[in-house]
Amino acid sequence: MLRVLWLFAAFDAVLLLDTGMLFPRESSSRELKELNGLWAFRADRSPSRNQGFQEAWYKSRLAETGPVIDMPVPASYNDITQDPTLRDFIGWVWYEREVVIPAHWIADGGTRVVLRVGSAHYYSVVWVNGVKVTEHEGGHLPFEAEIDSVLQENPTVPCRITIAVNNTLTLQSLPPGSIQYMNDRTMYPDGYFVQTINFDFFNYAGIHRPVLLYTTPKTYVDDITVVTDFLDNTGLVRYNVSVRGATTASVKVTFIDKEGHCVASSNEPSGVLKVTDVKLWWPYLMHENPGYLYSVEVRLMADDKRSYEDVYTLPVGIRTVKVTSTQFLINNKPFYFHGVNKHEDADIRGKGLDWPLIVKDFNLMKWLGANSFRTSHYPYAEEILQMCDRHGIVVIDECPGVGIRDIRSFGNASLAHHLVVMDELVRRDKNHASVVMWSVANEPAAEMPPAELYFKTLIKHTKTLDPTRPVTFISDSNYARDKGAPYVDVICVNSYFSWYHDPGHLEVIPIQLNTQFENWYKKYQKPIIQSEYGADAVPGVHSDPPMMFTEEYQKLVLQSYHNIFDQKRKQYVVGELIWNFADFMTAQGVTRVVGNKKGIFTRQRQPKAAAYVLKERYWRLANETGKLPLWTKYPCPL
Ligand code: GCB
Repeated sequence: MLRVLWLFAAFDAVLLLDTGMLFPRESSSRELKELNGLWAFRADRSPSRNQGFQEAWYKSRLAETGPVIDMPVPASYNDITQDPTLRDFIGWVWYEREVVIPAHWIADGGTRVVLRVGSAHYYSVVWVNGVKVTEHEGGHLPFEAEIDSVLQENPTVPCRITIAVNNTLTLQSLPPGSIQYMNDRTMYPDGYFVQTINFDFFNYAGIHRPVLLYTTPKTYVDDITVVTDFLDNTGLVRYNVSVRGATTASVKVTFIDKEGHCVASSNEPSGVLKVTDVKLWWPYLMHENPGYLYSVEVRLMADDKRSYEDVYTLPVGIRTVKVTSTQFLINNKPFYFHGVNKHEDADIRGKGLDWPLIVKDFNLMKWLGANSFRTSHYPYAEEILQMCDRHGIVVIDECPGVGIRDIRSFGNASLAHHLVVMDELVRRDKNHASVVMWSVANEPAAEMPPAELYFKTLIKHTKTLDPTRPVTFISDSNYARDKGAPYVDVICVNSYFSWYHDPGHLEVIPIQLNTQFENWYKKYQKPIIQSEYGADAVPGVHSDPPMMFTEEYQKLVLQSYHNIFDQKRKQYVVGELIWNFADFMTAQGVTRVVGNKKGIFTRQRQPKAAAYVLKERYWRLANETGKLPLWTKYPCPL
């Protein structure tokens, strides 16, 4: 009974989110039309970057107001052409595409047609047939608009979708940035400006994730929330279905196992389903059958009977997450993160969603024996989280709170936006079994006076949104910047000993790392994850004795860290995440050789020497702490 009460309490808080953002899925009541492929594109190169709005480019076909080029969607636009001014462009770019709408979507007036953008970086305005339907601030998260009323105004013409996207970052955006105007005419041409950022990845821009149209009946399932628990052999699934478009509606909720059998059902819009002989969701390498997913099918019929039935099916993994002062528990068993930090980043497509890359990365993570990753430094595509659910890869889900280093980015406007971003993130990702912790920021200048209140508010808000998951904030090793630590559940620390501090001196790693762990643990008595560590290695560059930037040096940095991890993981260290899974693009600068080279794989996903060190270690850790899948053979598969 206590369990059920806890579930209810947890759940009421989750309900603070009011509208849903369910992933679009086809069903007997829902159709999908993907708009991926080639769009017409033009960057607004006018000095004010405002010509497109002044001349209302959305009112007619983009090709009628100026030259256009082909632009693939999804993809960043930066690396698609040979033009360096487009790669480094700052301001509004315009995308346009025409689509034929199936007649039955508009004919009977009983269908909701929704336009959904998986993500566009950074600020977007969307028009359909010249009518503005929505705008959205922030990359990395989806937004949508109902467009059926616009379509009905002129059902015979093709539907023209125009999306203007602006990559300008401000002190209040997330991540923050600022524009610097260079006014010295002896040094810079008239009107010259640059974007300044405090984060270490290229500010790729454009439409990064799929754009699509989907339909629902006018009365529809707007959101589903599930919170799971278990007692002995019984799974407990507290659910809530929120309905829009009708004041009363009948709901049928069916819980289905992987084999398609109904294992529990209900006719209530909210309640607790009991699943006997539950199959829990387990992480990869912790159980021989990881990533077990049930599905919950929701069928909805508006009571007026004139509306159509709506059907939506959501995959659900049953698992719990808890934190003690020394452990991170999944299903009440200690879980040790042996994983990676990633980026959404690749040649040519930048941050554009790319299925071959996604599947390759999952194959590499499994090859490596990685059981987890952090979505450094922003929310990744939902498609990636779905893969994590299915493969049992555990996720620390991070918001784009990276590079908050200017005191002006700690004001009320910044905080208000940061809270909205957390709302959007939790609303989108709350039902993923793989997501076990929220990260509200990476290495902010938390020593600044307003930071403590800022992070206290942010962390408390996140816990109210979702009391079922721990919350963290990623600190750098500068101990003065620990102001968020009193409020988090797990301490995450990044450090680069023998790299940014004492460069070239591998011998200082053991003492400095030991001091780091002891300090943080003594002060906070919370479990610690080494959330970043690593060294750049330019692939193919070698030296013995090792020198910085060689593959040998990268290997030795990792090994020196591992020795200390092995001592501390017996005490309170609950994870290690290498920086980084793969090389990735950054802004140009004197410390970056065509991007950040701390990958253990190259940007083209080929292993450096360090990858083999990590592979050997991760499989050994898995063998000690988990249960290898039947198809593997220690030390490593393949
Ligand atoms: C960090 C940052 C990460 C950088 C990394 C580095 O602390 O969190 O974004 O890329 O260091 O390589 O400098």
